[in-house]
Amino acid sequence: MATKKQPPPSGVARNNNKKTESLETYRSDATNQALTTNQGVKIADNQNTLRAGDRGPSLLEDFIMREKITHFDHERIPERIVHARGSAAHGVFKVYESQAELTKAGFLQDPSKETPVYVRFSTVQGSRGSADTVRDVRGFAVKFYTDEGNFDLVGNNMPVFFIQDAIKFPDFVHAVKPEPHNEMPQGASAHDTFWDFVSLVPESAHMVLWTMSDRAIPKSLRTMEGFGIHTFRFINAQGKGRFVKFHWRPTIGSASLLWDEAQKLAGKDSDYHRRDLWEAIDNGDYPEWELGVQIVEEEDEHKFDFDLLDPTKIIPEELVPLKMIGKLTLNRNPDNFFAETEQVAFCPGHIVPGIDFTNDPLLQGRLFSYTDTQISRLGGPNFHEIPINRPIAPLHNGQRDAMHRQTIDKGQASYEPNSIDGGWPKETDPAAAGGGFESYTERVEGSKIRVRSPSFADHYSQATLFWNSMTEPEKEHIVGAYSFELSKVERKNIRERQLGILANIDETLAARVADNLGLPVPKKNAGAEELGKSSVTDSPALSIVAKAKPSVKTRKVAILAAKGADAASIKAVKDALAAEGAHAKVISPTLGSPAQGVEADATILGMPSIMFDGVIVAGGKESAKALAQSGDARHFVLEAFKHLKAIGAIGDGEDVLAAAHLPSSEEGVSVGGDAAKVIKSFIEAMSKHRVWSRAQKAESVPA
Ligand code: HDE
Repeated sequence: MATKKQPPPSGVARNNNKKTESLETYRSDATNQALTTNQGVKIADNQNTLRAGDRGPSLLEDFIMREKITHFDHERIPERIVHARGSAAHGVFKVYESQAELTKAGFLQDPSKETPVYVRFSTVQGSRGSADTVRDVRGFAVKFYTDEGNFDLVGNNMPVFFIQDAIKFPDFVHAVKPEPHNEMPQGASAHDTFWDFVSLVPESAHMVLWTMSDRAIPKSLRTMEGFGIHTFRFINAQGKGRFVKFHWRPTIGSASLLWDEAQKLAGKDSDYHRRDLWEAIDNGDYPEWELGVQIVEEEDEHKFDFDLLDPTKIIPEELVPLKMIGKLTLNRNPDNFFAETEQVAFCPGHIVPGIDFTNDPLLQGRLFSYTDTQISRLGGPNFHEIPINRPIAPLHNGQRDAMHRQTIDKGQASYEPNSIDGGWPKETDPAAAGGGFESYTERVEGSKIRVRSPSFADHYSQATLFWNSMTEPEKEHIVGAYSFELSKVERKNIRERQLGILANIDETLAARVADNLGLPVPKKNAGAEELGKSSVTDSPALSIVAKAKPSVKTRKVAILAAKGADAASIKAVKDALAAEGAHAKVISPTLGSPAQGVEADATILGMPSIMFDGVIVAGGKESAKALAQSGDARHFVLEAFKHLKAIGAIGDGEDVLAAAHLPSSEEGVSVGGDAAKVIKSFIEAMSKHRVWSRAQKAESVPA
């Protein structure tokens, strides 16, 4: 593994904001401090239990040993039932210009104002220790510590969901989690219970297609888009309401892994995403996202061919464009994983004046679930007092006591109205500046009934839109993903039933997957098209490849070098990449120095090619000879070729490609004695992220 730069000690020369400063009260630094018990008693011997004689029994009297072990016994809290595996960071949000026209939310008014945030990314199915790169939806949860209280935008990296009604959530989660009899597989949907459920619940068709796409295996948490999914409301100071969908767009663009990379990374570095986020922030490559909104006027609520309240639908950007209103920057790693990332408690019901809910039946259920789950996960109703969850806005009310209460409330009256404490704390008029939260007035009329609105019935047309909007490589990956997952399903009737759903989305998709499964190609269900039709038939905004931004910023390059490598070629590569904001690591068969003044950062086995965006073989005869003879080195370049990465070889470095039988005339492969020229075309190839034109040829590469 690469030598690690130590993060700066807590609180010293790190990015601060109002929230991280407020955490100072709780941070503890043991430098130059004596070891003590939890009661502050200094400990003289932390090596030996108190015993009767040097070979005698331990004594119950030993309060030091008992306290230490009792605390240890209780170190774990229940992990989240979903989204257990997560990584998070501190940052800030700034609006570009006042959004007063749309909302009175205080944090969206003033472009000079920085609102502190804490953002947690997660996978859904796996447990806390599961691998980062599994095929899964990613959580994208943002806690804004606004001056008017906390606003939690608890979203995902896909804009739709599997189900339309909250009452189905436990069924869905039971189906996707490891199977109950043998707790397998971990962090994977490729098993019978998941496909049994989704093949019986056609409203999942659209979202399942997203999870079979490249979106479910992001290259990095930094290259993921984020979505609030549900339609929310904005309300301005005049009381005018509008519908709003929230989007996060990474400024470095989106990119995904290939399935083969994702699977290998799960074993070679199961913390791949967590490490990437941590290192990027540590290096000062602060991840950024723009906040985009799609606004729909109230009078337009029913003008679409789908229901705005249906969380299995997007609003195509061709119908309502995105308006970018601000930027989120993550600029500080947490000090303590448990205290911050594990204990942070999100809730879609944490909302501020100027934003409100809609009647989306999935959102309505979520408003109840999150507070309830924190009570069991974090041990009681005072989880808002845990430092990471405390708002920076002052809070006062009549809520008292309960487990782990920390606030020492003064005064006699814990009720309202009261005359004893002068009536305080008092309500605030919603019309006043900085006024109290007021729910948006909406007239609701109807029978008390358990029913799904007929406007939620079309389960296929937006899935078809998504499929049609993919580029050919993305389609290929989707076919591969369905084929892989369904091939792992043991029951043939489930595979056949899912193929029926695919036929309703697109018959070619169904035929391609059926072919791989050795099953007959099903026909589209006669009634499927009558359920609805999408007015938009192609949306380039849905494709990651189509809208990729050419850039090498923050990308990682391996410089392959063995003993006797040419130091000048290594330096030239490093300098050229640094100038473009990319990072290079020298990878060698062993640690040590492959060239004069050059230290290897990692070994070929410690940091395989799947951890890089491109590979350059350094010049130098002796180095090239050693690498050409090494199976691991040849595998390194072959694997990079298979994964459609940019490859370069300087001078004699070309011999390594030749030994691996890689033609140097291929697109995205640059060789030659002129280091500057090789690096230039290498950078150009890497800026496109992958060499898609190589896909077919790459299949025959045995790596
Ligand atoms: Fe969640 N979800 N969810 N969810 N969810 C949780 O809350 C739930 C849904 C999402 O980083 C839990 O604190 C229900 C949609 C994220 O801490 C739990 C329903 C979306 C996170 C819960 C949904 C999400 C959670 C588990 C259907 C995208 C991680 C631990 C009505 C918009 C937050 C916890 C973090 C976490 C319930 C559906 C996103 C059990 C009942 C839709 C990002 O309360």
